Amino acid sequence: MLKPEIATLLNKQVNAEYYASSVYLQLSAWCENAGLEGAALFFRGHSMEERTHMDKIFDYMSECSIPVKIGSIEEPPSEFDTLMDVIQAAYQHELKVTEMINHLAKTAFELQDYTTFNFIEWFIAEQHEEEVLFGKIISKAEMLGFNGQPGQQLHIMDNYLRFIKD
Ligand code: OFO
Repeated sequence: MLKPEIATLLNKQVNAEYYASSVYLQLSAWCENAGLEGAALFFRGHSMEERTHMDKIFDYMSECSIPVKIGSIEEPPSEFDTLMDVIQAAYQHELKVTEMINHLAKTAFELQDYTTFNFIEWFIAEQHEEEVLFGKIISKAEMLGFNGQPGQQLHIMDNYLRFIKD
């Protein structure tokens, strides 16, 4: 049986992953609207990936006989000036999720809930991967001298995002 504090944090994380999925879907919509098909595909894929993260925690909670409560989520940000702002928003979002995952891991460890700690290790690795991914995208933009403005670099970044392995 999971301790109530852990159950609360896991449920919070289900909703955070649900929110993350909507954040990326909204970023994808912004890119579609800006004619950035590659970036739109990348963020759409990421939105679906976040949904699988939600399912993963949902399943773990169900295995532990903890009822999941899907809450209401806030509206994701939708106003951006450039693709660079969109990329930065994604990166900042991932940093916040990492904090939540670290807090969950720390709490599970302190409460000696090693089963949840072991479960959450997958998310620790995943967050590392995602921070590396967005860090790589930002480095590529810097390498190109890309500041988000229309032009050849924007076309290159759009194409880069279409094919980047996530
Ligand atoms: Fe971005 O990995 Fe889940 O939230």
